[in-house]
Amino acid sequence: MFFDKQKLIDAVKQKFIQEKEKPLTVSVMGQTGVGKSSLLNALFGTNLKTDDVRPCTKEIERVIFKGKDKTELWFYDMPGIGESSQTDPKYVEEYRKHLNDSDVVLWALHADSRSVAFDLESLRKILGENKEDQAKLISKITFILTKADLLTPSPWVLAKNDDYGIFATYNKTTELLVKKATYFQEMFVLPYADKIISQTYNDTGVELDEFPLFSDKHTIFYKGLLDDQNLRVLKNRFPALAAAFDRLHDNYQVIPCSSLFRFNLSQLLLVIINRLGQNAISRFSSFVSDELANRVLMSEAKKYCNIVVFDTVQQKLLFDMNKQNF
Ligand SMILES: Nc1nc2c(ncn2[C@@H]2O[C@H](COP(=O)(O)OP(=O)(O)OP(=O)(O)O)[C@@H](O)[C@H]2O)c(=O)[nH]1
Ligand SMILES: [Mg+2]
Repeated sequence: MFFDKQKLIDAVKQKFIQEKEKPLTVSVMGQTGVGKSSLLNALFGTNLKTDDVRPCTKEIERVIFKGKDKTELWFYDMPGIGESSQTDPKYVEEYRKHLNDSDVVLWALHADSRSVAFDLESLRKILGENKEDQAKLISKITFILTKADLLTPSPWVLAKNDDYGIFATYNKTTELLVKKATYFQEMFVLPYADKIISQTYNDTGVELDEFPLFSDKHTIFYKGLLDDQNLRVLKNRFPALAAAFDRLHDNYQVIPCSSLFRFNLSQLLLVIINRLGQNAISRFSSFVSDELANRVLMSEAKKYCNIVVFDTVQQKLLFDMNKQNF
């Protein structure tokens, strides 16, 4: 099994040096229509082309976010897997190369789908045969569930605050999202658990060396997938490191979100920034500003209600959320 602690610590140091010169990069990938371009538009107010019907993004597109001190964060919007202008075997190479060059990869999966075979096969092909490459690549990926707003076993709550609202789930929708996130984690992350090396910045000054946990002054590593149970155990043993353990755990949680409802976008941004490291936090903290990412204009939110009630006896519209005055 590939595992060389010193090599890993050296690689992180090297990245730390390179980071000062090179922009940090995040790539968004997944099947066509899963909502990659829409997600970047929701996060940055950009106008990347989207399409309701046909595969849309054909070439890799870049969105640049400027942080403090002129540093930049580059987001890459990828064509849907296998939908680029390249022919089939070539796309795998293209993706692999691109993902290798990225600091963080968001792999988007449709929240309202239970079909995993195509994405699993694509992931397997892109990770390739080389064990070292597999470990490096899988450790960069966070899986996200897009279009969570399409799940409606119980209604969504719109918490109003003046002109803005924040969408939240409750009851069955909350439970369903947790179950889905768990299922997708089982399908996509667990099979690679022994290859993952979760890492986060060390802001505690504490150094540990107790497999599967180890650290140097700057970074804390966890070899494998830090699950809920082990997270609790670690937090009890080393309370001072609780926040760092949360970050190690969150790196490989599957994150449900919705571009339309701006649901959970702040959590998504937080995981991205945490993964990029402490440098990124100071440079891009404005970007994570919690409530802002999730806020939706009430005038817009009202339009998302997709049921109107029409009385066929009176031939009259009884309820249309868009016409409500609040
Ligand atoms: N309900 C809902 N629809 C969404 C959401 N995000 C995207 N969509 C819709 O999904 C469709 C596809 O969105 P795109 O952003 O073009 O998807 P893509 O993954 O970039 O597609 P390709 O460029 O073809 O790979 C569009 O009709 C979007 O309006 C969302 O959060 N909720
Ligand atoms: Mg697109």
